[in-house]
Amino acid sequence: MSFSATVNTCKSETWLVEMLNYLDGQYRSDIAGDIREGLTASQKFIPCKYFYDAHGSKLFEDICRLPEYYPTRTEMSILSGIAPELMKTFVHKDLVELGSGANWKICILLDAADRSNRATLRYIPVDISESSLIKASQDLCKRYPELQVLGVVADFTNQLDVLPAERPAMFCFLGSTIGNLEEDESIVFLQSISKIMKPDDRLIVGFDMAKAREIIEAAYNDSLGITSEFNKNVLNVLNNRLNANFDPFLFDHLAFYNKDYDRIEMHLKAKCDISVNLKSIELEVEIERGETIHTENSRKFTKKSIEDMAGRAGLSIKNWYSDPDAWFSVVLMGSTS
Ligand code: AVJ
Repeated sequence: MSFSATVNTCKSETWLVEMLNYLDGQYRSDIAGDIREGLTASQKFIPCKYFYDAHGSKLFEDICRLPEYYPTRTEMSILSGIAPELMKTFVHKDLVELGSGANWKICILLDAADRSNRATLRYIPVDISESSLIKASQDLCKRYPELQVLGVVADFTNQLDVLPAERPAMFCFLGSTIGNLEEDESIVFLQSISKIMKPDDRLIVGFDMAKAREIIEAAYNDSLGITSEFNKNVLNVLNNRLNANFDPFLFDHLAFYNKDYDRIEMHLKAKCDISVNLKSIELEVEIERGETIHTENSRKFTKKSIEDMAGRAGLSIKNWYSDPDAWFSVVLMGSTS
């Protein structure tokens, strides 16, 4: 598949960020097909990548600060511990972050590299939200004026071939974003990373580990209701992008641990019978009271499930890092192909 790039140079004050956008056109037609497929299925669904418009990205950042949402702070504490070792000899390389969002985690790594090393690096954040990518890249340039940043607006699940490959690279796929993919999808995805990795390239992946149901369910049912707002916001995204007329208030937030699949499922549950019109794609949808729209899976992992996945994807595990409770794992991998 090939995509055309539009180059935007974003200049705010004196900070220049080079941006490549591979999403225009392609993405618009994707949303039409994805939503038609999802809302006409017997179990209705909306792919979770549509959570992340500007407001959704902001809400997700708020989630990361919630006391109940342990994954972010746990992963960050692990990263703080390993960053000096990871960055010590990391020079003249690309640091590629897939699904970059805000900069918190990459700053932990960049802070651990000293300024002279940092000046030799290029940071390549890849995200589908152009607005959050621009903002995050600009903030980063301010914080580290010596750092080169190349922002890539793309869907990393099927556009990895657009990434530059001249330099040695470390790919980061953090935050347990991998949990959004079904098992087979995650293997295909890891394979696609493994394929573009050169022998000395590395991949670090963050995994949220299986643990007591109460702890996991609390993380997706926070007492402030931010996760509920985040879940319902996907309907506003469809209203804006597809000229639809969802009323988010007519839905309840539902998040529960499905033990059979080792995953949290998020749904939006209709409080009454609802008719929705999605004008841009000429689609009418009837939703019955009590019916749900499945909006996200967030899989939880075990050491064994991670080892199996890595093996099937052509990746070898080089190092394994966890917090003392083993709630979260950061795994360093290399390609075996
Ligand atoms: C960004 C996919 C890792 O699954 O925990 C947070 C998204 N959804 N609260 C996750 C999310 C609800 C998050 N990931």
